[in-house]
Amino acid sequence: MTPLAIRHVRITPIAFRDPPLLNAAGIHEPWALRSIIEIETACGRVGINETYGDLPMLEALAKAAPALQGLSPWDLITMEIRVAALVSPGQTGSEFLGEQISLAPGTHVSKNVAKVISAFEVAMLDLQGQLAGAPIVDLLGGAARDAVPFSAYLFFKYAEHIGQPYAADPWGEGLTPEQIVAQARQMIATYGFKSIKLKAGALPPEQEVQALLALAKAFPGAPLRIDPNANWTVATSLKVVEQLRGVLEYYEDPAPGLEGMAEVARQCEVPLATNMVVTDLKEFRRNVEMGCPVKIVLSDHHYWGGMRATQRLATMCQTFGLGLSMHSNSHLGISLMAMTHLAASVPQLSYACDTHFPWQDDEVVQGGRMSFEDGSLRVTHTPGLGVTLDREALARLHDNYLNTSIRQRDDLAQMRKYAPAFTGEQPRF
Ligand code: GKR
Ligand code: MG
Repeated sequence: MTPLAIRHVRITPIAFRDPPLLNAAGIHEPWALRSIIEIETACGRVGINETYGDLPMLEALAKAAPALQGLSPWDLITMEIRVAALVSPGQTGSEFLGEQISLAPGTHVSKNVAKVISAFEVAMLDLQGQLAGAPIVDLLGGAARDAVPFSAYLFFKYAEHIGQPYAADPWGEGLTPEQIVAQARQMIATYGFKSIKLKAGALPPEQEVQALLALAKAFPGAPLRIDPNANWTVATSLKVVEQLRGVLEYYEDPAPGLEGMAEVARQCEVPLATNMVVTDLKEFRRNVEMGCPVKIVLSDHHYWGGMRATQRLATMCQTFGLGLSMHSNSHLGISLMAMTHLAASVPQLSYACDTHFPWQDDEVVQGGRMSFEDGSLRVTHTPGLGVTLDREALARLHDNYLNTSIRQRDDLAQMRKYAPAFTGEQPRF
């Protein structure tokens, strides 16, 4: 084995505190799952990454790990070919699974190959960066911007989890328009975000509209988005967008399926964005064939097949005149830094990206929580990803994982603890 050959892959599942955030599928459980990837060369160099930590993903990662044995960190293409051969692609499909919507992309087997490739690719790029003495953004072609803007991602929420297993989060209840404005003020004061996204599809639409109108009044001129995760019928989607006339920057996943989105698009001027119906190339092609009802693709390198695949997606979006931004799920600093390097390398990415970062208070990288300046995160210039694992924190978060029985995110089951009759049937409103 040459000194640079990959000798070992370590996958450590972790769990971290997550507030009781409401969404179309139900409510977040008290612990969010991720996994930390470490790829080690024969000479002891380690490249790191963060990805989903749900059981199906851990199984896919374990199945694919032998693909890296003896491989050079530079050999991304061979890694991709080997992973595709080892991991079952599962059935194809999007986040709309029959009657219910799953908002946990970490559990979608249809994306196994893309997710595993992404998980390994970023850690291998981290190794490449260390070897070349270059930040990942330079390996991706260089930075189109020095800092990446993110948006204030607001959620309706309860003050506490049912059977709250640790001290309640500092955000308090977020159910009324006043509470949502207060949440926004607190988040913007801390991070400096300029754009605001409201997660919707949880409360009756009239209440959600009132909250968005209150935000528009409290933050005049701030770009605003609303995302009910397809929990509204076409009729409700059209009624809501009419009530929000002149307020929205884009309208994210109002109605189910590409057909539902197309019906909304025919009768509304606000551009539609998605992280639910254009989630792979097959769906991208269908959107184009249908005349592009979706105008903005919310990409996510964790399930789009990695950083380079997302750059290719950016080129395709440019070809078809589509906008591009970034989706997120509950995550920690390694993912945030990977998103930042990638977003910096994509000139076409013209909206502030989503991040769940403010909702987390745990961290797994040395130096702890990252600091934003005016709502943006600076791209690091040190080799690779620019973050290092905090081994004590990793051990603590792994202990959390061992101590919780959660093995797959299930917002619906969690909501049934509060409301046993909750069916999760979609679209609910
Ligand atoms: O964290 O509840 C959540 C979100 O609803 C997440 O699961 C979505 O995937 O943030 C995502 C989105 O924009 O749809
Ligand atoms: Mg969304």
